[in-house]
Amino acid sequence: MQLKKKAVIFDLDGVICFTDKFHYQAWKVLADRLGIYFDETINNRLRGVSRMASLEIILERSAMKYTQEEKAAFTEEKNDIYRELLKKMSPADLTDEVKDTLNELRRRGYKLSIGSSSKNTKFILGQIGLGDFFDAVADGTDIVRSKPDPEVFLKSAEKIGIAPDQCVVVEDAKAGIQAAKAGGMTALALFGDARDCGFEDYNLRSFDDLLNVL
Ligand code: B16
Ligand code: MG
Repeated sequence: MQLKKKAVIFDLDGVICFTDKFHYQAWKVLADRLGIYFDETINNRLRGVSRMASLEIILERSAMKYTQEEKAAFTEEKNDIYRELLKKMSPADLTDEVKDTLNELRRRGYKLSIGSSSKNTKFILGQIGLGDFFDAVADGTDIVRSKPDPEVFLKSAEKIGIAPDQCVVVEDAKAGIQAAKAGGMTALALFGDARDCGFEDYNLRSFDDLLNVL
């Protein structure tokens, strides 16, 4: 497949870098404190899902009914633990494959941006040395509806000034692939439950496989 497009919008967690283990550790501390069973399989369901929606998935295993205020406090508690763990990230967490592919795409003239549900996006990009790299960043702080709603990708496309049908999205979550398609973009699946989810336009074999299709 050879795509003639102008921009590539990347999901962050699970595509550019991997924060799953930190999300898992932080949610696990909260779940243990609340006496709720939580494991890595449940954690996989949190990929690409907003913070509050993630909490709701964890609370499926609880018999308790919590108020919105309590839930907000729980997500804040988890986020404080998560951000402490993110401080361990450094430019060493960016693989050469990702770095070299991004540089080559830029050399080929593509606009490159981020479309992530995470409200910690800018912090994570700074940690891994990409704080100033992308042409634009749209993240959880810019949107009111999370994936599979296309809002974050449409916002990202708007920020770089490229029409949605000229944008390719790279995602590791099925919800993200659905969001890209809902926004009228080409959806490339990489890893996770995005692969073969039935909504993708193409399954990437690896991150640098992008150079074969763009
Ligand atoms: P935060 P992505 C998503 O990022 C993560 O995959 C998901 O697990 C997380 O719950 C969500 O961000 C919100 O993150 O709590 O940092 O705001 O995959 O859309 O880059
Ligand atoms: Mg992701």
